[in-house]
Amino acid sequence: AEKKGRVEFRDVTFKYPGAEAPVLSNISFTAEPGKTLAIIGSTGAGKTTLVSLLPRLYDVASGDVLLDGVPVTKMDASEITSRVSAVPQKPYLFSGTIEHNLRFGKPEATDEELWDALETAQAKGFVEEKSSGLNRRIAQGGTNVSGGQRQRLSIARALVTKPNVYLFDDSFSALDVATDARLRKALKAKTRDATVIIVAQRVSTIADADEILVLDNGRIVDRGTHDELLETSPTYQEIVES
Ligand code: TTP
Ligand code: MG
Repeated sequence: AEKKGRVEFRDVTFKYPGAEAPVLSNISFTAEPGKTLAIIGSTGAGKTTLVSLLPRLYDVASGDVLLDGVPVTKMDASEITSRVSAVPQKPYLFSGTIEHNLRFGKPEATDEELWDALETAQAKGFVEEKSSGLNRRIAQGGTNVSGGQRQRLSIARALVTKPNVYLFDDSFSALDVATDARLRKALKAKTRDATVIIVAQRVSTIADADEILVLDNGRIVDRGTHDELLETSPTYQEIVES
């Protein structure tokens, strides 16, 4: 059977409600199952806006966002959420136990699946360190958990749902470089059939992606692999040197 989770943006333009100028213009790309697509660009370039169009937090002004050939505007919310897991730039945790937080997208998940996701997300040790384990309580807003742990729990939550498409919006930024590398290696092994889209600020996080889109001021200004962009993209070179 053909793998599921092909994402295609066709000439997408987007404006926030009430805004004059588009935040995204003429965005076209394809992300394939089994591959990692990365998006990099300076702050305000439109990365978060771009990834919010797939789960339909907003709808495009013109153009199409397609999932396996079907425009997402023709799919209902439950179908999209069962197939696409987005880890937001500001991950949210609910007041409740770690278990509640992890089961959010898939209530029927087994404990084994939860631990497996925690292991991949490099959060197993953190959950094991207290005897309450999965029953440990998270305060409202996740304030009793560090930023990096919040990111990792949020990544684990996405893994539990086993979607066709993962969107990681700057999800590795609060992690030290070694943990970031370990997490992405484990992630790669666990998401072989899925489409992975990673937004990042740090080049080391995306250097091994199959394709990198360089976003600047709402447009894709360059695209290619890390090595290709090092040769061809002044914008990418600037990010590497920063
Ligand atoms: P973002 O899409 O948030 O830019 P970014 O994700 O690339 O930036 P960062 O690296 O800091 O996360 O914003 C693009 C533009 O859209 C920016 O001018 C702010 C504007 N914007 C809104 O007007 N409303 C919104 O809800 C958001 C998220 C952004
Ligand atoms: Mg952002």
